[in-house]
Amino acid sequence: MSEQTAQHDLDVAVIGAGFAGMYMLHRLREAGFNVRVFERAADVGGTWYWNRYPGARCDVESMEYSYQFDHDLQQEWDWSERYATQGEILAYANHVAERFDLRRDIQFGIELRSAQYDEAGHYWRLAFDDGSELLARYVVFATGCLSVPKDPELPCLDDFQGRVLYTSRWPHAPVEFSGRRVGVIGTGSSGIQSIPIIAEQAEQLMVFQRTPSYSLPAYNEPMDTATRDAIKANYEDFRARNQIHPNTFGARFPLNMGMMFEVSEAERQRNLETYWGFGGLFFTRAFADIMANPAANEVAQEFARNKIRERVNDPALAEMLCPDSTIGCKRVCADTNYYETYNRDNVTLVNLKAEPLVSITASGLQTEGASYELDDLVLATGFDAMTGALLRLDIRGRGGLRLQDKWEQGPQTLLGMQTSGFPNLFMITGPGSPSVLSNMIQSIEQNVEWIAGYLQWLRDQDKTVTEAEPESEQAWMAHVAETASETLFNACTSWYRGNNIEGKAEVFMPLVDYPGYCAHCAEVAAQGYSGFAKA
Ligand code: NA7
Repeated sequence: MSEQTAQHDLDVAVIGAGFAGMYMLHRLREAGFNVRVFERAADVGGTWYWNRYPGARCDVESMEYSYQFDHDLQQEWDWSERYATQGEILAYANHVAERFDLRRDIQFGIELRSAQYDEAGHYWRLAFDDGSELLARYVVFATGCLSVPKDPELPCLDDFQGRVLYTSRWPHAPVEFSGRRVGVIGTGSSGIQSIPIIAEQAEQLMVFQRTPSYSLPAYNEPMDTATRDAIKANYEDFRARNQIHPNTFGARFPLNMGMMFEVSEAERQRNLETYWGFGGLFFTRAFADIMANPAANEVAQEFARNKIRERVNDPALAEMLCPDSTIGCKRVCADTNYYETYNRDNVTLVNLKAEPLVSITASGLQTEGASYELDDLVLATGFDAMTGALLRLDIRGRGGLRLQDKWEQGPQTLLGMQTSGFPNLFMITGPGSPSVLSNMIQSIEQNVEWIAGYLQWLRDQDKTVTEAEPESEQAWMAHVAETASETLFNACTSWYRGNNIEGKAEVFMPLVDYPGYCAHCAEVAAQGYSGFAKA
């Protein structure tokens, strides 16, 4: 037992057993720390445990959306489709938990309520929902970026007498829709993935759309075994190419460095068509300035709108589904048969911009234009992203400072991993890190390895306290804001900016530059973890 554990219950408490918490546990256990994970769900998987709605699927290709830290692990696992379903990703998480014997150090069905820093003892006092408490030298929040559903902000929701189903908290037992009148509220990624499947089962489906999203065909298909075998033959090299790619994923598709208006109209259209054909998130890579130049973005928007017009038979309906916002500033969706679903006789689109919602009623939904009778209400209304999981807790740092107060105007971190005033508290893929703009599992591995390396360094130096220095943190947040300001990411409402929620601080939270981030993290470590105060 280390000297630290003689005084405290744990060297490290990790909160959350999704992909971040699982790997953090593995890494710290290997390094000889006394570590334990606390998870409110009944099993591993994090966001993939909860988001079980029909059609839930990752928008990063399966050969990439997986751990790379273990050669044998990535060789032995076979994905069955180009984009993995929630069920297959969860099966993979279970496989990892078993393979590395993780569950023996994970406590399930327990929820953290508060965390308080003890300045004299330099440890965290953690209190859980079952009344238990423990002391940990370090606490690592592996609580996820999309783990807290946002309040759906629907008047009189409690009056509804039918079933209410949240996509982000979907029941474990199969949900039967046949013979039922189903309403879906929300047309972001969760709505767009579930709508085509619910439409196949329901007697009637009514989609209540406030803002249309850009959705691109995913071109999902069964795994091409030749592609899979070629990747596996040199998996490390494949991973390395994604590691230096600005987006961290899809390095096998070219990144066009050319500008939209440097080429002829014919070539422009040809190139947009090529990138559209790659499927999903790759379209905005068609020209280097789509995410920087409003005029270039407008061309890409119109191209995408014309694709919607091709897919929807009724021209008036197609126009209702066409967004007029900047493409890519809100995460684009990747779909299978989304727009075609509106060609079905049993599907109706209700435009809440034209006939605003008045309230939910006992038997359905009332707009300014009509009342709609429903048996089921599916809420795909999104998340309190990136900060929600931390700010709903009572976290108090130095001098009793509340995290809610410190982050009132928006999150402040150094590298997205520590925040000043809260010593020995770490976040994995926190705000201020590339996180949701990257392949999440790749970012998770980078953060976990950096944190594990830092904790070992502190132990080697006989130090027990680390805290972000306020000046370094301010400079870092200025850098995060500046990189975003060079793009069009601030041009619309999105959970990246927190303005999908009324009253939430409006700050662009993820860092745009993944390769620059990795290089900077490595440099900070090489300089003895500069910017962090240690004692
Ligand atoms: P999103 O992308 O935040 O979408 C939420 C949707 O719900 C969006 O269309 C919202 O419309 C709509 N919404 C939310 N509240 C309401 C109310 N009160 N009335 C009507 N419509 C409402 O969340 P998702 O879960 O789909 O996707 C999140 C991420 O998960 C996604 O980016 C992928 O990375 C995976 P609004 O735009 O606010 O008008």
